[in-house]
Amino acid sequence: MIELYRTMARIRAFELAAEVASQGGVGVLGAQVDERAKVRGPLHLSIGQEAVAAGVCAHLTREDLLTSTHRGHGHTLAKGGNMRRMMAELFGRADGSNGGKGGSMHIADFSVGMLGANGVVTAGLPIACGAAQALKLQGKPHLVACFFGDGAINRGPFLEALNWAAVYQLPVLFVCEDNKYSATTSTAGLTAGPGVAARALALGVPGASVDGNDVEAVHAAAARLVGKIRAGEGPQLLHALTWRVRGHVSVDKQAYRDPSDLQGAIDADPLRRARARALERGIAAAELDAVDAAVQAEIDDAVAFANASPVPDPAAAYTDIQTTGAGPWH
Ligand SMILES: Cc1ncc(C[n+]2csc(CCOP(=O)(O)OP(=O)(O)O)c2C)c(N)n1
Ligand SMILES: [Mg+2]
Repeated sequence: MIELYRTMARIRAFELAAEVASQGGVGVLGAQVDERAKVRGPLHLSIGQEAVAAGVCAHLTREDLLTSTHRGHGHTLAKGGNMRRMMAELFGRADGSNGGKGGSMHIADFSVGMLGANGVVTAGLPIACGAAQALKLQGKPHLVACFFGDGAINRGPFLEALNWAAVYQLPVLFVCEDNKYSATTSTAGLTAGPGVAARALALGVPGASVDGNDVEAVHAAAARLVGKIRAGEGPQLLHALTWRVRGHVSVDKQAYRDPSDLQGAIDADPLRRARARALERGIAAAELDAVDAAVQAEIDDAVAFANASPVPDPAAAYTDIQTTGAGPWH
């Protein structure tokens, strides 16, 4: 329980710090960017959704793989991604996970099996299948956890990926983080039929639905599904119902959202629920406070690290990309 709480607290604190550092950093539709902003561009925050990442990734080994979304800080931290380097990446600094050239939506950390955040909705699903097929061909016992949003199920690659995973019985845990919104639109109005679990079942991918703000429930459901995948039973789907607290991006004021819906999201705070549950279990408040203090120290350190890191050398602009232009095809 304490470890789950710690993972969630780390994600929350990381994103709150990133949010502060991004104030004034989004120049939308010609708006002026504040030159003092440390983080430029939109940030998709998973505040309120931390229990899904924490409960699922607790079952992953370092060798298991992960694909993520545009809202991927939590998945990456829960998989063991280096917090200092992630913060430096958001700051656009040379010590960032991607040398400061990717930013929030391109964070990848192969050293912990994190194959990449992805700004293209649904793009992570076929990548997860490819990675799982590689694991299978190589005879490796690992699996791929594939996170995606409720909006992703209305794009074609969802069908292709689940079909492929079922045909080849690939070791993929598909995790639908259902926060009920696709950007600024309620997903219900865009989605025909009974939803993601029924669609998956129709493609031969069984699974479970869970209260995604109850970290113990997510942990238990993921344990069952991961156990099935490791036992060779093929792909599984976890449908986690959760709430998005912040706007789609950090500058989104959510004017389209019913105030009671937003209040529901705040009331369902998974961290507060986990804390209450931990106290019920007899864990001392002081122990949880100590976790909070340690997490804050880690965040302060990560922000200081990011601030101290230099901006990337312009000469490095063409390194770490697919081609330097010097290949035989030029
Ligand atoms: C292929 C594609 N279409 C549209 C977009 C613009 N877009 C970015 S996020 C998003 C909504 C995604 O909703 P969901 O999958 O539920 O994820 P959430 O933002 O709720 O985490 C959209 C439409 C995109 N990035 N990629
Ligand atoms: Mg969504």
